[in-house]
Amino acid sequence: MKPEVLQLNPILIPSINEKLNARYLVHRLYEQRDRDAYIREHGRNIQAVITGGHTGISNALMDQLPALKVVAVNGVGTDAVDLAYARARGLPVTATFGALTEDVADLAIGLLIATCRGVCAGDRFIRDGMWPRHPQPSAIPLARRFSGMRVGIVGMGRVGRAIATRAAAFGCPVSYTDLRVMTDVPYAFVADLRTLASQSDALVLAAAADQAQGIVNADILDALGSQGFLINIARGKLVNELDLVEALRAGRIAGAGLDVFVDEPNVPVELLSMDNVSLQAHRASATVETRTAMGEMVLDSLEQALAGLRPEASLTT
Ligand code: 8YV
Repeated sequence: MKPEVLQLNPILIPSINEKLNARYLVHRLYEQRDRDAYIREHGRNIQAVITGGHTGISNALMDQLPALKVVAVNGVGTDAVDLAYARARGLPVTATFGALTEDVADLAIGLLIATCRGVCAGDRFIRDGMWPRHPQPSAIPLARRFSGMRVGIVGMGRVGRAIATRAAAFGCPVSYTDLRVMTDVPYAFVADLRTLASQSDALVLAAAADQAQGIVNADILDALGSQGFLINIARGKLVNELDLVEALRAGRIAGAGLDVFVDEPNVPVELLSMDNVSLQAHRASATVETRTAMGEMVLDSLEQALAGLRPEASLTT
């Protein structure tokens, strides 16, 4: 009999799904109408869970799976899993560190350029048939230059470093904040987030959200200032979204590029009409290349855990 696996989010790579189906009996919870009833029926047989970074798994669900041997997060953010709880249970929780670094960093820079250069607003201007009606150049406000912007990065992990490399290639002075100084990077460390924001033209969030809920609030946005841009490719909950909406509405910051939100898939309605905001639907790791690499890492973690080995990518065991 094939081991039984519970999958909480879809995987969009056919080759990964084929391998999953060949090796396991896969229960796709997201396809079930009555999920509680489904868990009551199948929970006792589940040996592995595959979930997304944003979805994670609740302690209550872990408790309903007595045969569980691994939670494989198809992502790098583990803020939606109680790691201490899993550790106490001796349960490996794995993540796909390294697989998505380049694509997430690419989108961070893409969102920053899109926002400061008004790429999305310009696209809408043409699609809405506005150019022939307003052919004079003054119909579109002048944009802001990205090259040379002072970029402040919050979180100098793998993704933060990849963003820094890219920003540096555009001639941007890079500084960062983190829980500690990183002695192996050439960028300026700023201990305090408010100071970093006040010294940056663009503040880019690339931090883990485990203990950093709401760190970007009205005070930090005011320090970033009316010429400053906020980019978030990490987690929505790093930002106080009400403060962000208000700062954008009042022109207290220049714009924002956002891939993540507090209550996905719900996006604050005020943002939808703002031309200085570029939006993405949590897509930073969503390329064929990265999702294939992530899926292979998930498959490895399942294989190792179900063979009784400690998964290489385990954070808890
Ligand atoms: C993914 C993420 O979109 O890595 C993460 O933590 O949030 C994203 O890369 C998600 O995990 C896909 O399932």
